[in-house]
Amino acid sequence: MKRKILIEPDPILRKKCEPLEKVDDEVRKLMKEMLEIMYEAPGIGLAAVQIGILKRVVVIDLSKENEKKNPLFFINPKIVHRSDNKSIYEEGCLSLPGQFAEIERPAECTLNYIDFFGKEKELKAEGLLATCIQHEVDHLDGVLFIDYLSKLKKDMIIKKLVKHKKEIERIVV
Ligand code: GNR
Ligand code: NI
Repeated sequence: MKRKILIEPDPILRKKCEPLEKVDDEVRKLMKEMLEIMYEAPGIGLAAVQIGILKRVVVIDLSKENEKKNPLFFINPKIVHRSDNKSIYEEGCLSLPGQFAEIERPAECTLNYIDFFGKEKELKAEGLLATCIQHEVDHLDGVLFIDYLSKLKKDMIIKKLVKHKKEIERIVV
């Protein structure tokens, strides 16, 4: 089954996702499907809610086009520490197509999560990975990077996305 990436404004993207109780083949199948959608997009991360599944599941792959793939799987990720020092990245989001903005976040974070095999793990991340993890965990709580912008900038982006969604609807129909 082909799943589509939801585009803001969409009330589903604003919902809080539920933790998973166990890691079974069904979850692993979902994560593999999410990876494929993410690679095809292409993007460096994807939260299940972006394809309409309200579960706390995230996939990330920061490998470059010419490098070996390096998929990372995070179930029930919880950020347990955020550094005081900040870093700024230009962020994009598959649910905000064509929109980019510089966002300041803690430069490092420590994460507890369950891996692909159902094992509890801890990871200390920095650089782009730390930013991407925070971006994805935000998705699980219904938060998008535009929420960190001024109301004016955020409203401008939402207006563009409404227009974009109308245009793609028109092409499909
Ligand atoms: O593809 C993506 N690129 C990106 C760039 C900077 C910070 C975060 C990201 S995540 C984004 C894919 C996405 O929307 N994940 O939810
Ligand atoms: Ni995103």
